[in-house]
Amino acid sequence: MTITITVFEKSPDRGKGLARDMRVRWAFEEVGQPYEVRLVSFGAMKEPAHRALHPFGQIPTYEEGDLVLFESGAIVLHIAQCHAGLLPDDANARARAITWMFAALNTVEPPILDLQTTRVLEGDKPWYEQRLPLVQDRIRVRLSELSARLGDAQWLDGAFSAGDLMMVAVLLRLKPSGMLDEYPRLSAYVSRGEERPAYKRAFDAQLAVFTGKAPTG
Ligand code: GTB
Repeated sequence: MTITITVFEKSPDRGKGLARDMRVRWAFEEVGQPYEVRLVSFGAMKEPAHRALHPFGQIPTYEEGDLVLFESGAIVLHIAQCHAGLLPDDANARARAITWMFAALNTVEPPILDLQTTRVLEGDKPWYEQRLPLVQDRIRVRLSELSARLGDAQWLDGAFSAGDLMMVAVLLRLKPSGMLDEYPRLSAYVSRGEERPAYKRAFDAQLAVFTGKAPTG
């Protein structure tokens, strides 16, 4: 059955792979599941047809027959549960990998999002210069803790898993800020993710949408 995801028609990141379809594309590539994309504009995202798929009028969504999903975390988890390769077979190791997915989305991503919101929406506020370092320090707390846990390991808990995929995808959003460079272990961890052939295929596919060279399905 064909799987279709929705992605930005023109991603505001100009194809840098920072929008949330990237993590879904990466998961598909890791497990070898072909997929199609439907491009949506900012306007179309807020129309009833798209809101029927995504109540908050966002991307990405996932459609497979009668099944419609939204939330990148839920979509990646679904892909990982339907295919071998992203979650360990051992029940406890599987639960830990899922824990890392939640940690990425629920503990590490919020302060990173806060930085982006601060920069994009609050740059003209009189308190911006005071707020910015507070937001950055909240990110540093999480990065220090994550770096300490990762230590010299390649991945967060044994072999590469959906937990690493999600954590790397979240950390990548910090790249433009340069903050990752303060944490060499995390920087190397993210680079390991980016070097995976599946990541590269996913990256190229989303970039091709931006440059207009993509077969969109
Ligand atoms: N929790 C949801 C999920 O994980 O799927 C969040 C989905 C979400 O925020 N989607 C964004 C969206 O549709 C795109 S990814 N926004 C349109 C809207 O809300 O109207 C967020 C994003 C946008 C731009 C950049 N960028 O330019 O770097 C990075 C990430």
